Amino acid sequence: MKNPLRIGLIGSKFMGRAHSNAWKKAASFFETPLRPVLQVACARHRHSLEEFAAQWGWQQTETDWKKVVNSPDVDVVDIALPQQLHYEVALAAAREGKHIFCEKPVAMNSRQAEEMLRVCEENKVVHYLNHNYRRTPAIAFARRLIDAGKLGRIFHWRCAYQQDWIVDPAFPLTWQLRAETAQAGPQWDLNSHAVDLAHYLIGPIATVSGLTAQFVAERPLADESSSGNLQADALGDALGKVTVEDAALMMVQFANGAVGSFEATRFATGRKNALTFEIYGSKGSLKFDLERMNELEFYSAEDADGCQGFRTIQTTEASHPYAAHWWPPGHIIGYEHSFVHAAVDFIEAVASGTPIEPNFASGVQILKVLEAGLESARTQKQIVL
Ligand code: SOE
Repeated sequence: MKNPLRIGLIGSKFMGRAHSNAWKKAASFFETPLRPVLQVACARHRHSLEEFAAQWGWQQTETDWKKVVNSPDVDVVDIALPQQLHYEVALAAAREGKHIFCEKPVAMNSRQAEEMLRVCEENKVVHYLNHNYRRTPAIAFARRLIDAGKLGRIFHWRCAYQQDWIVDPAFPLTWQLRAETAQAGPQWDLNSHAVDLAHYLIGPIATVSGLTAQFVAERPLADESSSGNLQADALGDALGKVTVEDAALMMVQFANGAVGSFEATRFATGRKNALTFEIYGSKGSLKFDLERMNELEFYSAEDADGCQGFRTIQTTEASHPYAAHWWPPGHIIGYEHSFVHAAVDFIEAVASGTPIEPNFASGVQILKVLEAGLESARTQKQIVL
């Protein structure tokens, strides 16, 4: 019997479900060095928490997150909460010597993230920031191709992250649309993923020019108790001010000389969760689309003359990252699998005592870029990082 790794999950909504599923699947599909145990789940509302815990198989429940963080029965604190709460919970967890698996975006601002990093380092705990898309086989394979030099010198990064869940002005003013609870809109929620991928695939960003837009200024107040899975009920007719941007764009220069663009919006009507990127290099190019996430398009200028063209690689072969642990070639995987891969890599990091990326240090770098984007949008000046 493997040693257990006892997880304390805080949060029971969209990400609470995604993380529960990941902990449950990790040791069944992968040979993890430790066996994750769903020890305790924590959320504010007792009734819905009990239902959630029973559904996912959490052994205990708790409505006070401090008791989870202090519990001697917990080895890992899994923070599946809105960003407003990451800082306080992460600091307390690290001070109790708990390893941390934390949802993105890392925090409300880079100062908080820096302190989260410092306290984790002081207490020698493993800290992981869940930008899960890095761990889709196609994106991990894109990184392999880049590392193998198949793209040559990289010139261009072009990324769009498009959703449409708030196009309707009657969509209520949920926590994601208020600066005091979310800090920013798609710049934090969506461009944080995009910048993480750019850092992973291209490298550090040196300069940023930003532009933001707000399309709907007021919305009906939200009944937060009904919110989840990107939907919520309105409380009544009363309106409140939207205090974050609805769309955020950036143009950047990377330290290696490449240039790039980012477009993040919740107003791309018809686009549900469309994360696409293109990379152009001297020897080849790549294109990825999350809504076709098993595929990676690859163009090689080294192919024989007359045979060149974008090919579509199904990243389901046993030789592709993570793929051998799932199904035979061509039997595709989905969104939730990237969370399982994150859980597996995290368990390995804890077992071996080695760092995992992205982590709170990555989070600091990501937020510095995002903050520069908003500052540039406000001042209409390019920001040098
Ligand atoms: C909502 O915009 C959201 O759920 C993000 O918060 C996630 O990180 C992203 O993966 C999907 O969209």
